[in-house]
Amino acid sequence: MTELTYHAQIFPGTRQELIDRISQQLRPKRFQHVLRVEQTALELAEPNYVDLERASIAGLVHDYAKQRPDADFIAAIKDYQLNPELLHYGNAIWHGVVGAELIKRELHIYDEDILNAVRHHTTGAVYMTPLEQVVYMADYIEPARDFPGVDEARAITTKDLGAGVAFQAQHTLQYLIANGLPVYPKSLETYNAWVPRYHHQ
Ligand code: DGI
Ligand code: FE
Ligand code: FE
Repeated sequence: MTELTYHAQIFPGTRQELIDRISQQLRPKRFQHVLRVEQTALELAEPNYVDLERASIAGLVHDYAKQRPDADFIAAIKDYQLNPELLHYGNAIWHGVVGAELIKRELHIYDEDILNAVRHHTTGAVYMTPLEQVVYMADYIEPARDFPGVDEARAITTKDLGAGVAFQAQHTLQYLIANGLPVYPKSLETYNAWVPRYHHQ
């Protein structure tokens, strides 16, 4: 377990203070997931030259808004004049895209790389910085994740972070379609940007 000491003033407080704020927002199971995503993000950060403090903070905050009532998200979409198309989706999409706005205002984290890592952690995006890729993949492969293919996802991601992104984009889209779920356009854009590029058979 790596317990980083924060130096860069990205969050105005200590790691423990950030953890306390997050634990007030999440039920214990979700909070434990967040700690595992932080650790996995740190493991992926090092070989991919990603700043460890940003990896820690982004991992810890990525699901900050996951357990907010729908009404909070709907109010935020209106108050912060976010894309009204968001209203057609639900918590699965809101907790990242809208959650980033709540993190900015409530936790006073203004680092755009971290905020984009939160915004894109569920759907991915056409352009993702190394930090965004690290958080997207850490959320998918943290040690308690258990779905068919997760070990392959872990192996691919360890070898090539971008190939991991492509793997997740393809499998998530497959899952959504197989289950008749609405596809947020960004998920499809992510698929188009990442999957054909890594498909070499
Ligand atoms: O918040 P977590 O559960 O840790 O993980 P996450 O934020 O990656 O959310 C995963 C869920 O989001 C998973 O059940 C698939 C769903 N999801 C991903 N892309 C889309 C989506 N759901 C819909 N409806 N549309 C999408 O494009
Ligand atoms: Fe999430
Ligand atoms: Fe998560």
